[in-house]
Amino acid sequence: MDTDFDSLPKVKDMPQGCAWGVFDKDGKKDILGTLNLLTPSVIKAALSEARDGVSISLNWPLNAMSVPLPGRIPPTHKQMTLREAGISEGTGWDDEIHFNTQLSSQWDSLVHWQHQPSGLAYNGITVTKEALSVANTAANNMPTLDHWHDAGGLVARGVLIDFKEWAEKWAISEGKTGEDAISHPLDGHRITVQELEAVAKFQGVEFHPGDVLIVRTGLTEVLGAPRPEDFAKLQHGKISGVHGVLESAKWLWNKHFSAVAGDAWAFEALMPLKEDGSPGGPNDLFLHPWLLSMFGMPIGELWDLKALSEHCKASGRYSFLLTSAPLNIPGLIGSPPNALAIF
Ligand code: UVW
Repeated sequence: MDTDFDSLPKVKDMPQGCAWGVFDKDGKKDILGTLNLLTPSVIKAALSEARDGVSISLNWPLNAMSVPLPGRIPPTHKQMTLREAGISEGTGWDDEIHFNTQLSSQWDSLVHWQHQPSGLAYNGITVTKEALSVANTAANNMPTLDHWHDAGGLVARGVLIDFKEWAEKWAISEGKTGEDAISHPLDGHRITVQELEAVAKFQGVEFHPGDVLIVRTGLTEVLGAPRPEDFAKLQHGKISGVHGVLESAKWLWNKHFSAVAGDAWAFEALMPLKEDGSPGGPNDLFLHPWLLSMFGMPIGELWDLKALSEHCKASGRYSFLLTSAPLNIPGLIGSPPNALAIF
């Protein structure tokens, strides 16, 4: 599916660039979105990236977030003997975990955030408590993450855009030193399309259709061990990420990425802007509705990219085989990605 943004078929009452119906097959409403770009030939090409025998986990620990998030409670992890669990008199252990799927490294499924103000999710579906109660069963036909398992999970070529590394090199080359040379992920820098392209050029990497774009700002490294000055910065609610404007949405679609991810809180820069360019709030997220609802493009957030960045820098290679299998629970809205970068 290589139709560009401006040529996508018009969808009634929706802005130009809405991909509803584009991936439908045999009269059935599609539930995988841009994961459809991962055809056998795209996957075979991605496999050729795995040639050095090095595998790197991109999963931040579930309990790594050291900053309290409203509504997103820390996970609880209970370990118990088999006897305590009422399973066996023998010696051994089980555990139970309770957690919000948006708390650490995660995928946002296509029902996580809807187009505003229509309230419609990908492919025009309406997400209600009733619909989700059906989605919680084997009869689920909503675009939730469990369906990735029917598709064999996500196997793709990943491309790291190490914005943090690039921005710091650029600052130093401009004669900036000390704090001025440090690209701080809590400065709320809005990464433009031109900057994404410039980093790719600097790293010597090209994008291919079906790639997963992964953008590093350095956020998880700060949030994992915040200093007092980081807490002070956090009060302003500014977090660096991809600039939430139509130009970015168009570029992400036109590159035909199968998904996007990063270490930022929301992939896009926070706080978002209102339509008139004035400072907005969480209701003004721009890329979430475009990517999840209009394109069907999943968003990965809070991925741990430190080890990946170090390996890419040392090897000079910024593309790799990416594998990811979310949890397999009917109706799953968000999930740890279980993501691996394999070189
Ligand atoms: C925000 O919290 C802004 O985004 P998400 O719900 O995707 O984590």
